[in-house]
Amino acid sequence: MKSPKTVTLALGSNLGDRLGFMQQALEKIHLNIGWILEISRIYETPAWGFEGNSFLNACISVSTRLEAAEVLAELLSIETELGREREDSKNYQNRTIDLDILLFEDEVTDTEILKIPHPGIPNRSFVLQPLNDIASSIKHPVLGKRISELLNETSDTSEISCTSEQLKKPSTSYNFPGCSYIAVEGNIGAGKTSFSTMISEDFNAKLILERFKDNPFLPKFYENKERYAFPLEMSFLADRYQQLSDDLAQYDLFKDFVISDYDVFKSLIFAKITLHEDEYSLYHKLFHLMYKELVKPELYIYLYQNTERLLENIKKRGRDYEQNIQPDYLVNINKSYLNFIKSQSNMKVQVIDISGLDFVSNRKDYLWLLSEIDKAVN
Ligand code: PH2
Ligand code: MG
Ligand code: MG
Repeated sequence: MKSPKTVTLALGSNLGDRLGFMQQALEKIHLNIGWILEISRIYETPAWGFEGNSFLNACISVSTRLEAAEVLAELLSIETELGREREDSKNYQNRTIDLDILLFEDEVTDTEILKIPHPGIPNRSFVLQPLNDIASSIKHPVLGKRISELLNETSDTSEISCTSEQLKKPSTSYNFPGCSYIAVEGNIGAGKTSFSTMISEDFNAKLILERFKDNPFLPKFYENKERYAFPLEMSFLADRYQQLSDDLAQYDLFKDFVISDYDVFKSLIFAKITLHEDEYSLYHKLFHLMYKELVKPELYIYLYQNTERLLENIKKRGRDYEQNIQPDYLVNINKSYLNFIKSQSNMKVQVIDISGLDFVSNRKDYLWLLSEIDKAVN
């Protein structure tokens, strides 16, 4: 899973309901590309390079997990959806909407179909003026000059005027997350870590990730369950207890909430499956001594994924020691989780079926998941 990057886009329209097309483009960019961070003012500009109607132009910055080429493909399909028609002609034409990539962090790309930074930036006031609203101090990765300098130096003398219209940020209709500590749970390979990482990046949350890599008993356990189940469950419990009591006690002033990719109760859920009865009853005692000391999540999310997709995900991430996990082990774990969830009356729990979704590569699925969580919280 990729971390988000900032892409800067130019919007232009000189045909039909210009402002309406630009606003619709913003909505579609939000749904398909990423979070809109900043929006410039809207400028009225004469057609540059051809005889045509005057334009409205603006620039926005967007936080996206797509690659530049994927952003380009999305922009082209949004243009088409908004009625853009391209004639086979070398000349510029009037258009309902034009969406161009100006900058993609400091990436430099020069291919037939994609040139980043956009080569037109330094000699087009209709780009520089709005771009200066949102990125004046950003350095052009090739020319090495700030956008404000490029605007001062441009030889384009077109008459650009600022309008009083304003583009609106697409409404996310929800007020995410509305609580201070969320635990994301789910079976092995459900996508707990991906989901909580994405949320922490997008919503300024402190992220607590399980340190399974440091557990020396885990690979051994998958080799010999009888022998290693007890030390495995014990070391997981000790580690989770320590991490949660440390990390939840340290309040991070610069973060808005905490999200973790596990809840400590999973220790008991797994122990019930992997331990013998007498071992389990010893474990159970110890668990409850520790459990009562810990801060409980305000919201417990269980990502339900079907066994087939879990196995696919386990295969995809390729941890050697997980490759022999059997379907009925996963079925068992899921059952135990659901039993635990049923018995919870004090905690806000939400089970979300993600078996038809791919929230990592499909932004619409991701947004749907967020709106489901919002329903549970608010
Ligand atoms: N886009 C062009 C060509 N000319 N002129 C103005 N004023 N605004 C534009 O967005 C514009 C243009 C090619 O994309
Ligand atoms: Mg253009
Ligand atoms: Mg274009």
